[in-house]
Amino acid sequence: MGVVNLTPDSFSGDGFSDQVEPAVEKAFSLIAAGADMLDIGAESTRPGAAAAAAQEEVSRLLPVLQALQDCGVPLSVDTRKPEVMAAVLAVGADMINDVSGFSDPAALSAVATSQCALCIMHMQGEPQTMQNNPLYQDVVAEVRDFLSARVEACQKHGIAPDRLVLDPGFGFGKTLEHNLTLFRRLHELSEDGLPLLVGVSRKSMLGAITGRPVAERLSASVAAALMAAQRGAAILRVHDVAATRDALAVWAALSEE
Ligand code: HH2
Repeated sequence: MGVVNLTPDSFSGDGFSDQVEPAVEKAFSLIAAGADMLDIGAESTRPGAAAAAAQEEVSRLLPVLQALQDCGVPLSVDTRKPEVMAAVLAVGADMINDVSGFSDPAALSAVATSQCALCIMHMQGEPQTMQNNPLYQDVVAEVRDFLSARVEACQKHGIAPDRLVLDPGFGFGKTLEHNLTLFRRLHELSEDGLPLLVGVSRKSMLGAITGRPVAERLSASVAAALMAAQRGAAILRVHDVAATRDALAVWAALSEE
């Protein structure tokens, strides 16, 4: 899954705010590099980011989604707002990726009547303050319990489990130690057989491990993506598609009998 950020303030430094053409070009370059799907977001959720208004998100997203309608890969939209979900589903979005796990009471109703896929992510707190002092008794159990509860809520809304993807939410209300524990025990999160999405690309946990700034985390991101795939992740959310593809191709070739 290649990331396209339509934001002025994404942590990864690759956002295109209000610039439709470069964003669409970026999307096509990710597809050419081997992305099987795209995740398009119009609100930064980096720690401390200010929330974007729903109308602002919609006006950033719609022209890009329309330009990508025949791009040949499924389009996921990264949003927490039911109004935005409804607007992007009306122009054919294939998946809604909600970093709050569809916690807004109206969010599941917004997606229930469509056939879209849902990515349910765990986050402790809100982007504005989530990294202030994240606390868990048992991070794996709490993330797993949250995800199970959201799967159950989906079922109550008539959303079939085969539409669901789960994500522990690396860096979202988690210390380095929490992130490392979740990554090492990733297999414990896919217990009910639902596919897992992992997004660690360029994140600060990789900066903490390598001591490198965000612009120099390519090798670390590829290494982490590869390990996530080896631990069963079905979808890798990455900024650097070509490099990740190469690593996966080498792994696949060298693993064959
Ligand atoms: N990470 C980011 C945003 N959305 N969605 C899912 N499901 N999983 C993630 O790990 C995830 C996500 C943060 O990355 P990015 O979009 O590059 O940054 P920003 O939120 O600052 O735009």
